[in-house]
Amino acid sequence: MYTQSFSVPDDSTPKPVKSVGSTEPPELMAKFDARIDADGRIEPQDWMPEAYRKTLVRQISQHAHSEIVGMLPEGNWISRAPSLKRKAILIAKVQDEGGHGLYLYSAAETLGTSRGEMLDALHSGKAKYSSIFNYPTLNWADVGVIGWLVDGAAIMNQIPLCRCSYGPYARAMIRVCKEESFHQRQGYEALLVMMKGTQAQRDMVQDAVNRYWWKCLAMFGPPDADSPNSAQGMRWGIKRISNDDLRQKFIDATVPQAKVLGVTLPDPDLKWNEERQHYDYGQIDWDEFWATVNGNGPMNKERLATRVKAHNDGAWVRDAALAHARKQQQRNLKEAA
Ligand code: FAQ
Repeated sequence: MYTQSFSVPDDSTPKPVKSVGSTEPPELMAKFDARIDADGRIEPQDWMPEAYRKTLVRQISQHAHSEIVGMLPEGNWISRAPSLKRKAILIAKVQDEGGHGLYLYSAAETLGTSRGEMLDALHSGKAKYSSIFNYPTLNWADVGVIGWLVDGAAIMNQIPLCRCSYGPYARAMIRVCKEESFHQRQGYEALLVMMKGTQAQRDMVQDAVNRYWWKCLAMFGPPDADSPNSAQGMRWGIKRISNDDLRQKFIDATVPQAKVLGVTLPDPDLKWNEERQHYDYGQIDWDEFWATVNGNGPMNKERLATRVKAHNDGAWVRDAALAHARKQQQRNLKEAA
């Protein structure tokens, strides 16, 4: 399926950065531009323009929030998994997503924003996280579909991020993509098993695909023409492939997988276009997407409330860890004296 070696041609030669209207020191800016133009990496200790730093904090923190809010829809099914094997797999997967959040918060912290600030922004509803996690998981097939389609879309978006110009983000993404690739396969395998089961199980899979397909296409973000951050993100080598191009790659890769699985993708306009050598597809409901992104999706309020409760319930763990670290430090100081 999708692996680390998944080769995606892209517009990876970053276009020269134009510092039009920039108030940054021209010499430092020129050095930064030259490194981006040469497809080099920017590291935390390097000088960088404030706008680059801000864009990265925005994108990486949103990404981190998506990983930890993304634990909730599947987490709901841990206690209801149909077998011990599926329960063990699901626990491991949800835990991996928490780990991805941690790598990403750490990468964002290297840019000078604390984890506390990022979490405050999430918990107060100021920060965004992926639209896809604001939909309910109604049955067990939803868990398989999240693995197949949601993780599949996430990998498609994230593999180019392994070559992002900001070193800590790019390095974090390498491990994230390896784990997401495994998640995607486990979801597909769980669905294959259900499709070989009873008619009721096949119907559940089809129902889950019908509910999730369009939401997964929207995960890639608004059409390129309506994407305010894309041009700059691509010029800086943060984004390597545009929202629409990634969406198309995802559709082209997924249609044959749906055929093998034996499900129908709920789009009457989905047809191979010989001339374009791509699948044509129907209209995404962008009004629904924006309503969800802006806090009015079916599960936004519940997801945020659950997240805030988990954070508050975990306060004693953070306090205990800090107290332990303080004691350890004092002990080390005493021993050194
Ligand atoms: N949901 O100008 P653009 C996962 C916002 S991880 C919500 O195109 P950009 C793992 C966007 O932030 C999934 N908001 O923005 C998993 C911007 O708002 P702002 C997350 C969205 O940054 C699997 C505005 O719209 N992955 O699933 C969405 O150039 C299973 C205009 O958009 C990442 O975050 C959306 N779908 O491109 C976990 C990957 N799309 O900030 C558990 C990294 C757009 O100006 C279970 N992020 N917006 O207020 C990216 O690649 C990019 O940030 C995009 C958006 C492509 C998401």
